[in-house]
This record gives sequence, C-alpha cells and structure tokens, in this order.
Amino acid sequence: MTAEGPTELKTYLPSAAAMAGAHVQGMAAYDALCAEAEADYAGYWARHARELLTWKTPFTQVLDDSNAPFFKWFADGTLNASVNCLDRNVERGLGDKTAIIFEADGGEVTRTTYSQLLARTCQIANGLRSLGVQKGDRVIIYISMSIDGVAAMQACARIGATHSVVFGGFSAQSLRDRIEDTGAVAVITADHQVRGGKQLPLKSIVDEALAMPGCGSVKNVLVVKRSGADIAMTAGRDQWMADVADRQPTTCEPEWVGAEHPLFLLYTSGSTGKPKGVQHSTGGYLLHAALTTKLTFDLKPDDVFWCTADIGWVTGHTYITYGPLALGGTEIVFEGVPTYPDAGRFWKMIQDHKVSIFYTAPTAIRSLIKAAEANDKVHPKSYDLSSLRILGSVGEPINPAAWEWYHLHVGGGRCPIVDTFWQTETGGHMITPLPGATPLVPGSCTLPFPGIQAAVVDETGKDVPNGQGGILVVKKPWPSMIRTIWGDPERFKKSYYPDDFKGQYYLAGDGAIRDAKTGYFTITGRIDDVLNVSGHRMGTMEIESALVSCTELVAEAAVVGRPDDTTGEAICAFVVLKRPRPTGDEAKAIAKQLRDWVGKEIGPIAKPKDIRFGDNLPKTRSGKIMRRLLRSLAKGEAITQDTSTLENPAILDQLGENL
Ligand code: 6R9
Repeated sequence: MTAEGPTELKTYLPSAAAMAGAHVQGMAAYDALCAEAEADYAGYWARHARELLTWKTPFTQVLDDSNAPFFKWFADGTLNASVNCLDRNVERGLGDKTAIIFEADGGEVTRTTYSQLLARTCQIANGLRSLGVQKGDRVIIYISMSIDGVAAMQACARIGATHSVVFGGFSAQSLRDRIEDTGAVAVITADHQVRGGKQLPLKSIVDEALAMPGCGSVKNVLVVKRSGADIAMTAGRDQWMADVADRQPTTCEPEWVGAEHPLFLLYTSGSTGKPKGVQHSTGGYLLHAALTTKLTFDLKPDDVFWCTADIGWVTGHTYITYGPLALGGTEIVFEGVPTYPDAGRFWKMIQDHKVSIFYTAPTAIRSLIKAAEANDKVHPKSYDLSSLRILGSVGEPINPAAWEWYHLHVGGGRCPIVDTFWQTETGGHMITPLPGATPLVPGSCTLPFPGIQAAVVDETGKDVPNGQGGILVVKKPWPSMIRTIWGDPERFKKSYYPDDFKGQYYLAGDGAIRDAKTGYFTITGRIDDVLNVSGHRMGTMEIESALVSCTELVAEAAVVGRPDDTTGEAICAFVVLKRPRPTGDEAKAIAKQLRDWVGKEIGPIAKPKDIRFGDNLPKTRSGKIMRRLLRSLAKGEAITQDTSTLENPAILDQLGENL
C-alpha cells in the first residue's frame, strides 16, 4: 500500500499483491458490479443466490415487495442453512478440510474438519429432535465460544428451529426477558465459561432465569460440559449434552425450509423500551453472509480467517457461524480474551495459526495499542505476522490514529483494512471497502457494498449534497435485511420504515457524511438514544430503567454517553436518590452498589462508568430532562447552550462537580 495526498485525507491504494487474484480486482470491477445491480436489481441478487447457495427447490421469485416494508426474498425457494454450510462442503470434497481451529482460553487447540462438524451438528440436531424440538420452535443458546456453540446453531438450522443466542455476559434477568419474548422450548448452555483464566457460571444463571416468572415454555435444558465442576441439575428438565447427543447417529435428515423461514432472532438495543428481537430469514441472510465473506474479505480456499467476535453478537453469527462455513473456509474460534495471558494473545494466535484474514473491533485495537506501547513484549513487532493479508474492523467508527497503527504494526503496512459498517438489522456488510479494489481513507467505511443503495438524506428524505451531514438510509430492500421485530411488527415499521420517509427508506439510526470529492461515507454516530460502548449497543433507556428499578435507592436517573479513548463511548448516569445527595466515600459506595445492580439487571457491559448524584436533574418547565446539557456535563464541557428554558439552572453546577 502506498500513501498519497495530504495527511488529513491520506489515501491508500490497493497494492498489486492485494489485487492479485482478488475476487473484485480494481474499481472498474467494483463499478461493474454496481452497474449490474443498477440495471437489474432483482437479477443481480438472483445471480448471486444461484451461484453461492444450494437450493432444494429453486426460487422463481426474487424480491416480493407487495407487503412493504415486510419484504420477501426468494420466497418460493427452499433450502437448509446447515446443508449449505456443511453437507455441501463435504460433498464437494472438503470433508477432511479443517473447518474450525478452536483455541481454548488456556491455549489448547482442537481442529474440526467439515465432516466432523457435520457429524456433530447432526448429533445435536437428532438430540434436539429426540426431545421433541421441531421446525419453528425457538431455542435459546447461552454459551461461550466453542465448537459445540457453533454446532448448536447449525443444529437448530438443520431442524428448522429458530435459534436465539444470548451473549454469555448477559444477566439472568436479561436471559429471562429473551426466553419469555421468544417463547423458547429449550435452552442450550454449558456448566461454565472460561475466560481470562477465570471460570464463570452459565448454568446457574440459566437456573436463576428459569426460576423467574415467564419461562414456562422451556421444557429442556441441555448442558455442555466445560468446567466439569459440580452444578445443580433439575431432574426432568436438565440433561448433559453428551447424554443427549453423543449416542445419536451422525447423519440427520435436514428440514427443508422456505427462504423466508426465520433462521434466528437476535436481540439488540433500540432507543426506547426493551431490546428488540431482530428476525432474520434463511435464504436472503445466508446469501449476504456468503457474498460479503467472499467479496469483503476476499476469502480463498487457503485462507485462515479469524473473526474475534463472540457468537452472541451478530458479527459472530454472520462471520463465524454462517459466512465462512458457507464458503468452505477455515476459521479460528477463540474462547478467551485478547489480554490473557497477556495483551500479545491475538498476535501470538495470528502467528501460531498463520491467520491470513483478521477481523476485530476498534475498541480491542485501542486497548492493545495502549498495552503494546507500554510493553514491547506484547507489541505486534515481537511476533511474526507475515501470514496476514487482510485486516477488518467492525462495531464502531475506527479513529484514524488507531487505523494507522493497525495498518502499520499489525498489517506491516501491506494489508488493506476493510472498515465494515453494518448492523444487527442488516445481517451483513452494508458500506465497506473491497480489499482488491477500493482506495482506503482511514476513518471512512468508503463505499456501499455492490447492490446496497445507501444514501444520506435530510429529515424529509431528500438527498443532501456530499460534504453535508445527514441521516443514513438504505433506499432499496436487500436480501439480508431484518424481516420484522419478533412479535412486534408495528415497532419494526416505526423503527426502520418511519413515515418521515413515507415508509420508503430503511432508517439505519446512524448519521453519516459523504466526502465532497470522493463520495466516501463516514459514519458520524447514532442519531438516537443508543450508545456504542466497546462496540456493544446499549439503549440509554434500558440502563435508566435498570437504575430506577432499584426502587429502594433511586428516584430518577438519566443516562447519556460521553467519548472515551478506549471504549469509544462510556456510559454516564445522573442519578437522583430517594435520600439526601451523598458525597465523598459514601457517594463512591452507593455508585458501586448501583453499578453492581445494573450488572445484575442487564449484564456487566451495561455498568455505568460514571455515576453522578444530584438533588434533581436539569429539566424544562414542562418537565423534560435536557439531555444535551447532561451530555455536555458528562464530557466536562462548559455549558454554552441556551439554558433559559431550564426550570432549575443551579442544578448544573451541582451535577458538574466531580465525585
Ligand atoms: C455489526 C454491528 C450497529 C451499530 C451501527 C453503528 C455502529 C458498526 C461500524 C459502526 C462506524 C463501522 N457501527 N460498524 N460505526 N463504523 N464500521 O456492530 O452491529 O451491534 O447492531 O451495532 O454499530 O452505530 O448502527 P450492532
């Protein structure tokens, strides 16, 4: 890669090496794909769907927009996602190829071939069927990174059950909410998870959740043995995965499902209320998972692909469980954390496994930069990273300084970085460079994936000129888009196809600006009350309701985000207690108590970093909390905004005080 132009807009052109043999070589090839989609939108997606997926019954319809915005894709086609990811690869001679290189927290490595992964998936699928789990049933998966975790997802897909993976860091309460909302019939979990040398409970949290009201739908709990430590098992409900699956046949007749059959539900935070169950389809979703893995990561047969996300997030679904396997790739599944046993873990694993494509989050990069700058031993330069050819970034904007460091020190200055913008709702990449084509500009996710009609508009839906910021929308439906919010189609419409744009455009919830000259997109952040903390989406309202549910202590709470060097954004809570405002050590003790409370209500990722106590919150005379003032206070900025509508201006000084 070579740098050109003034430093503020440095452009990195794809090197000859990055272009050589790339699936999309050069901008002319990118433009040709876009032109193909422009000329015949349905035909473009249909071509890819025929080339990349194996259909039991070929589709004759492509896009059905007769009930917009509830779009359907390939609706009369039938297929099975696990057949596409596993059987198909075995049938084309890849049975002995390594599908997954699993590295445990402590460093033990297990390799699983496509034949083995298929066999294990079939055993779990047969096990689920033996318990009566059927097509259309929902199954909750609450497990850490493991081969059985991936196989369990594939097994659900095989029998047409809809999986809903809950990240292992969520609390019993959050798990309960998801169990109730999905009406799941079974939960797949493990005794414990092991991360950073620590053993953390999973099964006991499932027990706690199932003891709460609303979980009556769950008939079976399957427990994978990880720690082997003693755990409680409820007779008639709980069984070891080994007892249910290990003696099952290693073949399993797949359930052929329509392309629109819900493959999974994944809960994510919105700006209001409780998390939404984003519903994804089978055909359209799998198509985009495979197509983006192929073009954005330029995945080839000899690559070793590593996406560091957890299968509890959408990135782990699309770029661990489905995309790389649908293409017959070899991938890493990592149980642990980037800082254990030391902050060189990622670099050591890249070296050991000769990883060629590495996909991680800016927050991880930023924390590893800090560690590397403090200690040469965990600096990427102390490892042989010459196997790398492509780097990726996801989850939040990557700041140019972190981009440059990643490019130079991890990628040796030769690997393109694909900064992939997308969302749980979009199923796969939306705006992203293609590594053998797109000139890169640090901090910009560059251009839409071919076929994706991303645009920046104003509040009325009119295009804004390049160089002016606006609202990010997608003008045409695409195959892997969210189908609905589980059980709440009205909320789906209101959240994503609001009347402001006459219900025509998909509203991403982010702001964006296109460069005046190049048209490149830069994401400017959420335009709703959603925070992005270490790449995890958190609704401010969710955290506020968790705080006020501590009824003993809390009278009122308002949560805002503030910029943070490592985590991107940090959660800052302003709290009014039911007792006099505490100061000093007492304030610290209560803040800790509230943090723990939020950890229990939602999960550790939702714990506010800052908690400030006030006698009141800044409110307008009509009683509305003035959040923009709280945002300034959280940042430590002087208040320059107009405060004339404020009922109680003196409160600003009090809330501005540091703890
Ligand atoms: C895949 C994923 C989605 C939100 C999204 C945006 C932010 C994701 C980004 C990015 C800038 C990128 N986001 N990728 N912002 N550049 N490359 O992260 O899904 O957890 O649903 O989050 O994350 O704000 O709206 P999800």
